Amino acid sequence: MDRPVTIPRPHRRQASSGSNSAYSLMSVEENIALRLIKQHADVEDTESSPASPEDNYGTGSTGKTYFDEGGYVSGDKRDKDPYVRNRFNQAASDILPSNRAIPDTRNAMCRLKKYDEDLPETSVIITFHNEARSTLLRTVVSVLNRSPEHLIKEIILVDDFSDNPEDGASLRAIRKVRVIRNSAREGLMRSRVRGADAATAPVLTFLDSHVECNVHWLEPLLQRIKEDPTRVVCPVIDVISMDTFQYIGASADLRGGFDWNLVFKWEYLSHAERSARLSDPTQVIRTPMIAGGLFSMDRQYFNKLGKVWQCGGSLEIVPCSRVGHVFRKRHPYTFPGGSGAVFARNTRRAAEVWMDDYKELYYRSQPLAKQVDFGDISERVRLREKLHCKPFRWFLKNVYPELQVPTLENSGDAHVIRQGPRCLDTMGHLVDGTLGMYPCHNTGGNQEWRFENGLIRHHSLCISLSPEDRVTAVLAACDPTDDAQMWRRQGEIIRHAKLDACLDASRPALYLDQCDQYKFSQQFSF
Ligand SMILES: [Mn+2]
Repeated sequence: MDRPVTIPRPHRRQASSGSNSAYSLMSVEENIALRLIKQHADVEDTESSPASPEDNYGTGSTGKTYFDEGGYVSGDKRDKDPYVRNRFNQAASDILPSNRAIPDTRNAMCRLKKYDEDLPETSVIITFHNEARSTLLRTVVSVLNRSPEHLIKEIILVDDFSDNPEDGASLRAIRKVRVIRNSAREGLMRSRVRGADAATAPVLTFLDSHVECNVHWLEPLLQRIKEDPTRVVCPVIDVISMDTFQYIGASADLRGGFDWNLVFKWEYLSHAERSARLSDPTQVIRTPMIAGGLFSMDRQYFNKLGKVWQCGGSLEIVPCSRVGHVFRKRHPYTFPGGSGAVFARNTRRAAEVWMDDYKELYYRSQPLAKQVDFGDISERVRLREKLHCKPFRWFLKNVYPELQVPTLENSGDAHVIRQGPRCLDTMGHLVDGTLGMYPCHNTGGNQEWRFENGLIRHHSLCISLSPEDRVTAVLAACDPTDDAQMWRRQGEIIRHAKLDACLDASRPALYLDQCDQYKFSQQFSF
């Protein structure tokens, strides 16, 4: 995924644009991030000093907590199958203490960083709907125990009409916790706005309800906002295993981006960007988009906000801030009105308000979106005018030059490469990753391919051969001078241009085999 050498100017479509985005982004996030991050999870230096068990939570000198954790957690609903309620292993979470130690996953240089004493304090806003009690409690306790006492003004839990009101209400007993309960299901964005309206600290920090804050996660975020209140900052999101609840450090070499379908995706930083970061891995990463689950920002800025980048702000990932998150395969609950409909509506609203003529590229990528009702956007358009936000063209040029903008002539249409009900899929892998066949979802994403001068491209990645066995197909940074990346389509088969062999999908990972046009696993339709 090497790119031009420009310093990355991230931006991203952000979660906080009023009624616009994020519920739907999150379900996508949970899909994609899992694979990407896990693949790189071994890269980072995870010197495992257990997080120091500070005690702002309040077990006090007696070692006994004033809050009856055991009673709270055991009062939760359980199913025989521990995955049924949350799509993660609730039993594995329930047996872990709320204040368990986790490894300090930051780069070692982060430990030398000094932050101002007088950082602004924050209100932490956690929205939830039918969260497992043990994960919700651990989220709260990790905030209290791993943040400097004077920086946490309050923790606002917004219960988005969970089945059992006591899931949230019981937590009022914990210091600094306030609970707001919706009287009907509102969805993520409206719940967050409710939390923000109730907040009293100058900085808002939004967290998911199944996370664990790591040591010194908060100070680097607040420092950036103190220096410039138009920054929206987020931590590196570590991985909490949905099966074992093991806490795994994720690579900091990722940022957020999107394709013309406007679906959030993780992107590996280019080689140039990674090289530039080697001398100081604590530098922030400017990102075109953030995942939307975890971030901090100035409260006043939140209240007047449009699209962050276009309206003069910036989006950053702060590598010295780490928060673990339970990534799941999909959301355990349905969105109000059905997830697909909500996503299409929100995305279309964003496109109509913010993308100017470029919205046509979105409609070209997602033709069905044109049939979705997007409601009244006049207020958002007025906001955009009032804030003198910049055109989308500015954003593409200055913040996200890596996004390829198809011109009308060079439509270079992306296709799926289909075999029966399944389509060729990057499986979320990056350079050196294998490819597989996955049920066609017809939404582009990891199933989008272009044939171009012998290359088979997925954005800046091309299908190549493993340098080790020269048989397994792998992804590589596109290089038209690399013979290994050259292919020829012959009827339904895909023949390697230099070797007398064809792509075959009869194993989990695509590989080269003797060409046989009658073999189903070598027949692809485009
Ligand atoms: Mn989540």
